[in-house]
Amino acid sequence: MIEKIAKLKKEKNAVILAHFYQPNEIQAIADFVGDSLDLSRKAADCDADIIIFCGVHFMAGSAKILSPDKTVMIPEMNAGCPMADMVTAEDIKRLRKEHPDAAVVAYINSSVEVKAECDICCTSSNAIKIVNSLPNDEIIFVPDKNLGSYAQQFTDKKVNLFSGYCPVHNRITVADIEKARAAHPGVEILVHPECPEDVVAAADFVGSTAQIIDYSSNSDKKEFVIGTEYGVLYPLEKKNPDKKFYMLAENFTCANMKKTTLEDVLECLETGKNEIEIDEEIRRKASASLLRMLEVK
Ligand code: CIZ
Ligand code: SF4
Repeated sequence: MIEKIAKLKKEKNAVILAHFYQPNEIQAIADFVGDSLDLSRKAADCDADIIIFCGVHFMAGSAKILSPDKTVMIPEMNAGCPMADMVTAEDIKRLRKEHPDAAVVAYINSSVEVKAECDICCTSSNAIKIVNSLPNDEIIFVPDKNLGSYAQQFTDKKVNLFSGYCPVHNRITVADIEKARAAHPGVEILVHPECPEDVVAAADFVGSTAQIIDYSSNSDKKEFVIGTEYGVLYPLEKKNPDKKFYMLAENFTCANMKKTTLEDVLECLETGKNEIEIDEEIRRKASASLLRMLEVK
């Protein structure tokens, strides 16, 4: 199957992009592995005709928003992100009425419609920078209450939080941190800002997947406790064969991210199934929010 995928990929000038949370065998066959932001940039910059985006729906959507002329496919159409589904464009319109002077920042984990309705997007890597780049003193941050409250700690602006959360990261507790400290004394605990506020406060380092990978790869330390989806162990161990990584909690796994199979990747290449299509007017508005984010240095 891997050989067939490689052969068809060449024939069709296709590229396979995979997120750090994808199953190991998918990361292994990908041309690029990264976070949603990096992968969208790769999608826009590469000269492939076809992009097979191995991730969840909003990520393939972001790639299509930034590369409308390319064919973007997702191996499993039902690989959604529950957090992205927690906020709608209607919610933003309502919040704008309640906070007329506020700018709306939408986490990249959101639908195309929400991206079209917000003022600017952000990722877990740049949320603080994006919030602080805005002229407004007040912000509406959707959908992730945890990333929003993390950003609030690094700005004088008032950040109005929404009620969304990642079901995978939000169930981590301070008890998990205490257990990990007892099991691995002296070992640094690195967590994702989608974790609850008290977990973030109790950790040693907070960062996106790419930041957690950079931090532990550049550190002299040899052991780390990892507080994000366990797919990230694949790039961590590949880059750092001499280091040991322990998961902060058991079953720290996103079922949607694990829906991608080699069979489905092959089927995309063979049949062209699951192409992402976006209404052009909405795409243009969503693209403006993503491009505004990319312009913030
Ligand atoms: O931006 C991404 O890819 C997500 C969802 C998480 C991260 O920290 O990279
Ligand atoms: Fe969505 Fe959480 Fe899965 Fe990321 S880990 S795709 S935020 S449900």
